[in-house]
Amino acid sequence: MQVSYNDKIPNNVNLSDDKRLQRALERWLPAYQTWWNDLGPIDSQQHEVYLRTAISVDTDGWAHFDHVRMPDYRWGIFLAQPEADRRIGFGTHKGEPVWTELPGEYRAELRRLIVTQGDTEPASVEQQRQLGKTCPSLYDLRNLYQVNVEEGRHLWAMVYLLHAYFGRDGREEGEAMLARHAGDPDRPRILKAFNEPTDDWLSFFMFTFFQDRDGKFQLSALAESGFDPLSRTCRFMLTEEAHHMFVGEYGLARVLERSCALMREHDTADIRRFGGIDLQTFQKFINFHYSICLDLFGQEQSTNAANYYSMGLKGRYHESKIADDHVLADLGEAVPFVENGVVRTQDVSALTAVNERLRQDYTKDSQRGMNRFNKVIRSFGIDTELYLPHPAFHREIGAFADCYASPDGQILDQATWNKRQAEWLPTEDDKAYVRSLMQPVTGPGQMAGWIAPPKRGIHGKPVDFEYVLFH
Ligand code: BYC
Ligand code: FE
Ligand code: FE
Repeated sequence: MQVSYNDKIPNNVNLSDDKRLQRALERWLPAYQTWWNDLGPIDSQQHEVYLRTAISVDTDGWAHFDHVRMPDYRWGIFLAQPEADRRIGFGTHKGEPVWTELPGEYRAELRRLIVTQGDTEPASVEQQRQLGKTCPSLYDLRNLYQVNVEEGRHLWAMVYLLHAYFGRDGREEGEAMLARHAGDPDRPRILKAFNEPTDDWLSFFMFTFFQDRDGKFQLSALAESGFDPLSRTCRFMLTEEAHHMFVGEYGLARVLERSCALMREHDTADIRRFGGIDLQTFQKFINFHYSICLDLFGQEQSTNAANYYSMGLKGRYHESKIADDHVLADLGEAVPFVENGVVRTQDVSALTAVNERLRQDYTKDSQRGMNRFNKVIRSFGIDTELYLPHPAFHREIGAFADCYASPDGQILDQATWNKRQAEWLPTEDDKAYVRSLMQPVTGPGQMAGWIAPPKRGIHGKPVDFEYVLFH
């Protein structure tokens, strides 16, 4: 289905048939543009960027590639096609037809889920605002901007749902999305990881590897929703999410490739002298980003999550592929807890454990990425292995929030933690070193010294293509 680009707001939801909604969104548009100019990618107003824009929601051929002046990017509203006779797949409404209108009894819960999801999108753009000043190459700069415009579009997706289904409350939430800001002491973003600074490129690649992956899993759970407009929105967003995780994974793989080459060349692990990112620092960044992302899944046992599930609003990852009753009332699931300084597990109701289940699916997916990283390292004949820290490490939400733990899951007293945390988390020195590497490289085909060039360019273009034109 083609998207209408004649409208002020490109869309495939027949926006022009609903004048009230169209007017409301057209009023929100200038507020969005002001926000983009003030808090989006810094000094990018004049850049022309080789971007992909959605032109249809079909699986093949939804994207169009061209140089676009960033402020002229056409943010739009795209929902995946409705599935004929789609049924609610889980919870107490299992088997009933999906809701195409807002189920009034679940208004508050849906509003909360959509607001929490929506809030993360502009948050990430704000967090990444400064990165354009220190890009390692034009290829990477273009990828940053591609991710940023799509996160902006994800905000549009959630604001559309709020405006279309939640009336005045929804419009107020739409305004609030642009009033909270990442890291703002008075009006922070809702989830903690979306307030952390992301102002060096190692952090950016870690962010798109780990934090956008939370996006993949949360969006997959919401794509299962019985509220069909939410499901359809999330299904299309997931097609974009895949690219964000590619940017993270390939960015990190290229950093490793460069680091390993330097280690071989100079026969030492201490490659800072040669302008590389040593594997110990790399591991510390993994420890930080992975642990703050585990917090994004909520508590291991959650009545909120149980309610969302029973109500048919938020399912599990790939719900329909799981072989159980999809009601979960009588099933158990193991969740971790700490007892006398040891991590144990206990069986609890599977219904209250759906957050934990999603977190474990996330961990498996992240581990597959780690395995690919370790393959890169091994291909250089180096026997260091990167790993994901234990879920007890550096947590602020859930069963491990009140304890200290090492990356291998030993519960520690505070004094030991204080003494040793610099071995496990990036120190001020580590961060300053990484920041010192962040010098802009903007000639076509040129590459910063701490990262290997990509094997191929974007959409068939060569690596030395001018992905960003400065004016
Ligand atoms: N920070 O019952 P619980 C993305 C609160 S990323 C602060 O376990 P629940 C993207 C919680 O609100 C995907 N507070 O919570 C990526 C609750 O508060 P109340 C984003 C937290 O609701 C990169 C209390 O603690 N999407 O798209 O089961 C770039 C009890 O917790 C946190 C979503 O998250 C936290 N980390 O689970 C761009 C999907 N965790 O009720 C974009 C929508 C918990 O006591 N959100 N709390 O006042 C949800 O499904 C749920 O809100 C959560 C939390 C899974 C986040
Ligand atoms: Fe997103
Ligand atoms: Fe994303």
